[in-house]
Amino acid sequence: MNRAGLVLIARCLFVSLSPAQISLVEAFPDLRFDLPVDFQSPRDGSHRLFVVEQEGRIRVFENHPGVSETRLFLDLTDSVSYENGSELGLLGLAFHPGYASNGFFFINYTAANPLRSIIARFRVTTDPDSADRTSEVRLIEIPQPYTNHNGGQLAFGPDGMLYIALGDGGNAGDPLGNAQSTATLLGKILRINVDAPDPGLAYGIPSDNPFANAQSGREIFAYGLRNPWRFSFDPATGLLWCGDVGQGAREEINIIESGKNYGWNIMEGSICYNAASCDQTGLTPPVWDYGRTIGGAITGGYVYRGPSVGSLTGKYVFGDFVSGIVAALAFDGTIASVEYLDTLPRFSLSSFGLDEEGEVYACAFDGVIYRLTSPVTSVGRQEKTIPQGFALRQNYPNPFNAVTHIRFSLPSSGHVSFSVFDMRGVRVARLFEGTLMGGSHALPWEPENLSTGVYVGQLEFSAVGHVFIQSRSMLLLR
Ligand SMILES: [Ca+2]
Repeated sequence: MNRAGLVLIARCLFVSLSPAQISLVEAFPDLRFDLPVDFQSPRDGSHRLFVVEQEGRIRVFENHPGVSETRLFLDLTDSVSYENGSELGLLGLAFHPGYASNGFFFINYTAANPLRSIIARFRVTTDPDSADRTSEVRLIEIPQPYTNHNGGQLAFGPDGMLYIALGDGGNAGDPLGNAQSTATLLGKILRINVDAPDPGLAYGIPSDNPFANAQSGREIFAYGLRNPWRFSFDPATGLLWCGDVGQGAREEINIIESGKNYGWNIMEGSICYNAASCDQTGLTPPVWDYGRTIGGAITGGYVYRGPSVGSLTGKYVFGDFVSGIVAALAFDGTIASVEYLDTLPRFSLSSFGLDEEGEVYACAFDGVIYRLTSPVTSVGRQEKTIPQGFALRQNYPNPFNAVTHIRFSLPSSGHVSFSVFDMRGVRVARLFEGTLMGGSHALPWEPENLSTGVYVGQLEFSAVGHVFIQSRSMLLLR
């Protein structure tokens, strides 16, 4: 096939991956979870997945659609305070960036007597599927005046710091004014250094925190948040994306930056909440907000950098707990637009997560873990009879710098072409063209003169008069 033909097919592939074809499917049909609220990968090369159950359990299992068993990694139900239907519980899990060597992970949970949020560190045992229940080191304990709005997310940023989400303390309307007060940690996103404790503390205050030299609130990274239910870092841009649950009118998405005030409870999303004193000076508006015709409680997600739904690359996938919608936000720094992908049952979509390859999953209170999928991953004259044994696997490592390896398998001998395109559909490399035998193959790719970005590798295989094509996205990080 000539060059023009390949580019034409590449364009067709992008067109065929239209939003209407993206859906959520059960990722692990034989598994069910009790109130799953977080989904995390340790990124330790094991390809295991960890699901947090709100009552206080963490379960671990193999990342395989046929997986039928989980193991109980940690049971903290005797320490966690949870009441049926409440926002209390074990709410967040983050693995240390050096987990593969140090075994540290961090959790965010609520405990009673007195009611408080606890940020704690634990360690794995010599059994990689079992945590040491006695290894707890409590880093921060924050009094909770009411049972709702506890935030719960934990995530390490690209700077190696641990970021922590806390809601405004609860009730309704933030009656204590916590979100606008930098004297309390409620209604904030915090940023701490877990690797270099300050004297008298179990953690360090990064010297570039916005209030690092203040009398209080030295852990604060950003404020003016009501109940930040799920934030995440985009590994390609480093941006911190956050869904902040609204009061009675607006759900909002923010890009969180150091020292900024995101408005609550002066504003609720883009509208005034306390209209009598709606001074918006110094407030950062949301990138996107929506009202009650769309949903009633946002569930923040992730910027899509996964391998299987190329048309979502670079878009922020989020959803809504009340309405069940799942959507993708495109934002170029100025203009935002949203496409709606699918809908889960109402009052079920509790959280999103990533696996080791960056694929996006959704946790739901029907007990199911869903994953995003697009049915069109192959095109060609015989697209409905893709032969067994034809598979383009995810490149490894990914993301990568310098060199990566592309692996694929062929059902028989035939003509093979492998090219790499940038996101505009322009071919930037042709790694192979010729005849190969059936079986497994690998191609190294060491791109020169290419910058950070998402590239699409496309495998074309011709045999007995048919052409089969499969594509995967790859992330180059310089
Ligand atoms: Ca806001």
